[in-house]
Amino acid sequence: MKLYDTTMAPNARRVRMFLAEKDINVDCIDIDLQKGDNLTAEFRAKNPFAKVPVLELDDGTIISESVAICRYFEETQPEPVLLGTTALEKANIEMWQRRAEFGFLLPTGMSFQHCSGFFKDRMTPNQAWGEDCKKSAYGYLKLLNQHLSNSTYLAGDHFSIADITMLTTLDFGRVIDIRLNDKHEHVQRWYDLVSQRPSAKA
Ligand SMILES: N[C@@H](CCC(=O)N[C@@H](CS)C(=O)NCC(=O)O)C(=O)O
Repeated sequence: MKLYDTTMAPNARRVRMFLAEKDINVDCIDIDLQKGDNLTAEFRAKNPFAKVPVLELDDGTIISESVAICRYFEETQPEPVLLGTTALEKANIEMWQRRAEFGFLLPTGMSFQHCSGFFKDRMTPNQAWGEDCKKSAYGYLKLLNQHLSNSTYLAGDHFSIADITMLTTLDFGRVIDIRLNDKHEHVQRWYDLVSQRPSAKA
């Protein structure tokens, strides 16, 4: 089994952290996004969308999309549970996971792409849109701060994939100066808790 992966990329890191939680070792193959390793015909044959991460099973089967890869490992090795056990837990985790993705990962990623010019060889950066996305990301942090005043983890009393998505995106956000400040005391409490997990080193 191989994981095509990029150290700095938040989507790749969330899969690595998920694997670390489950103590699963997979060989990682580094894909240099800035050099365009993901744009080659060879890589596109694995993932036509030209994005990391990509999991290749021993029989050559390909799974891309971070959450689909995590789902595969949750099913093949359920413990520790990261996607929920009961119907209600699963729904609650998915709710917070989708909120973290659409409310924070997406605007943070767009802000990075449009403000940094990192991918200017393959897209036209729009600084104003990037700044707007940064405001949206801060809007999400405000809502999350209210939620975490009353909840240990994103989806309640148990650590889950939703926390992984949020933590890895928050760490990545520093690259474009999206940071917690003194208005985010509850997010900071949660951040201090989850970033101490050994898997956060992944
Ligand atoms: N929805 C996909 C998003 C994957 C994605 O956007 N990956 C980024 C790195 S975080 C990438 O490969 N970007 C390369 C590019 O846009 O050229 C997932 O969850 O895996």
